[in-house]
Amino acid sequence: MESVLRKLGIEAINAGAACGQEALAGEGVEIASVDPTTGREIARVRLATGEQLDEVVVRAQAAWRRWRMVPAPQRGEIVREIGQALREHKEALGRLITLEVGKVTSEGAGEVQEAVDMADFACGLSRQLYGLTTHSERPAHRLYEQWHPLGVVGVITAFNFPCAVWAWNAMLALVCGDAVIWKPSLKAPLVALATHRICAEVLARRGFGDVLGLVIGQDAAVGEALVADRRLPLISATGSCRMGRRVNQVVAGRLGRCLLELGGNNAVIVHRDADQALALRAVAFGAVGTSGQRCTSTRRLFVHEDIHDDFVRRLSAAYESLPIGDPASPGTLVGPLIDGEAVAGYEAAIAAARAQGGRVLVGGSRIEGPGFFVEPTLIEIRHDAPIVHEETFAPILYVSAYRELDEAIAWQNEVEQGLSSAIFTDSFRAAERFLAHDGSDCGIANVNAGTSGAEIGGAFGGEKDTGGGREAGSDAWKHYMRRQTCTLNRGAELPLAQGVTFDLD
Ligand code: UN1
Repeated sequence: MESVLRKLGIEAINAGAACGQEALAGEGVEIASVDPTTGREIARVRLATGEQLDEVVVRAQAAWRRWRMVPAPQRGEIVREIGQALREHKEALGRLITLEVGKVTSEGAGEVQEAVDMADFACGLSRQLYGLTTHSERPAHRLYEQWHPLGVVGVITAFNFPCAVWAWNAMLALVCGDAVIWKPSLKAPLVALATHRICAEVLARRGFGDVLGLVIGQDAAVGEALVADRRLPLISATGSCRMGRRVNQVVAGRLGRCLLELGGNNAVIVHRDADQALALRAVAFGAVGTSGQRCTSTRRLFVHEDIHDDFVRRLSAAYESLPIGDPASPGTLVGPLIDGEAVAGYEAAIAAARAQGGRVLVGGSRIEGPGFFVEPTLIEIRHDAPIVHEETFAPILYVSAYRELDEAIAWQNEVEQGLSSAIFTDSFRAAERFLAHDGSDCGIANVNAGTSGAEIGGAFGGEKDTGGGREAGSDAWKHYMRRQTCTLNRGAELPLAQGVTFDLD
C-alpha cells in the first residue's frame, strides 16, 4: 500500500490545496482516506480552506492569462505529454484507484486509460477548434465565428470516477486555453492528489503549473464558495441530482455557465428476439460492474414476457457465481461499495423494494466481515414501484416483464433521469423504434451494447434530471470556450442588415 503511494509521490501527510506542483500548507481539518476493501485508513489529508481556494483562484487566473496566449496546437502538444505521463503511471494510478475506491484491477486501469484517451483526443482537437464562416447578407462583408479561451473552469467530481471524469473536463479545458480548479470527492482524495501531481508536473516543466489548481475541501468551506465565485465562468459538476440542483441555482444566480452530469436510472430492454448470451453479459456488467456505482449502471431490466423466465433464470445463475471480493485479486469481478453509508443505502433500498411488493430473486444482504461488501441483488418488481424510480448507487437490479415494445420504451422513459439506455434485439424494426424521436429519451441509447462503458469519442451526458450536459468527445469542447461572432466590412458603404436604412443626410 505504501509503495503505491510512494511511487506516485503522495506518501506524506498531504495538503488538500495545490497550485500546480506547489502544495499549500493548510489549516483545514484532516480527513482519512479509507480502503473500502478493509475499512482501514490509507492516509490522511489536510483539507483546503476558503482562503486557500481564493489563493488558488488568483494564481490560476494569472496563469490563465499567459496560457491563453499559447497557440492551441502548442497547448495540445503539452496535453500530449500529459497523456504520456499518465500512460507511464497507468499501472500505479490504477492500483491506487483499486485501493481507494475499490474498483477491480481492470476497471482501475481502464479508468486511467480513459484519461489517456482524453489526452489523445484533446491533443488532436487542439488543431480542430473550428469556427464557422458564413455568407453575410451585406455586400462586401464577411461573417464568421471564432472561439476564444473562457477562463478558469471549476470542476467538481464524484468518487466513482476519481480520475477519468476530471480528465474529461481538464484535457478539453487545457487545449481550449483555460485553467482548471478541481474539487474532487472527499471519498477519493488520494487519487485526486496523484492525478493532479502527474499532470501538474508536466505543465510546471513548461512554466504553467498554476494552470491546474486543486482544492480538496468540504462543501461548506470550499464547494459553496467555488460555485458562487464569479471569477469562474464555468462550473462542471458530476454527482447527485440534489447536488446538481444546488450548483445550477447558485451558478444561474450569477449568470455563470454550468455543465452537469448527474444521476442516471438506466434501463435495458431485452426484446423477444434478443441474442440472450450477449444481453446477459451486458446486463451483468452494467448492473454489477463497479459494484453498481456508475452513473451509467444498469438499474432496471425489462424483459419480454416470452423469454422472461428463461432469461431471468440464466441471469440469476450468473449472479450466484459472481466472484466477489478483494478488487486487487485477479479474477474478482465485484469489489466493495465505497463506504458504510453506501451499504446502508443498499439495505434501505432492498427493504423499500420488499415493502413495495418486490421479490428478491438473488442476493439482498450485506456481506459480514471487514470492508463494505454487499451481494449483487436481483429483484422482481413492478416497473412503477417508487423505489424503482430512485437511483441507488449499489448493485441492485429491478426486473419486470413486458408485453409490447412500446410499453417497455414508455417504462424506460418514465423516470426523472435520462442518462443511458439500451435495447437487445436482432430486429431492425425494434432497434429503430427504440432510437426514433419517440423512442429512448436518454442522452445515450445503445443497441446490443449495455448502458455503461461509453467510449470517450462520443459526447457523454443525459437529459432531464441528469442535467443536460455533454462532456468528453464530439463537440463538448465548445463548453470550455467563448464564441465570438465577427462581422468585417471591407467596403466603403455601411449597409445595414434587415434592409434598415439610417441616412444621416
Ligand atoms: C460516471 O459514472 O460518472 O460510460 C461516468 C461509462 C464510463 C463513465 C461513467 N465511461 O460507464
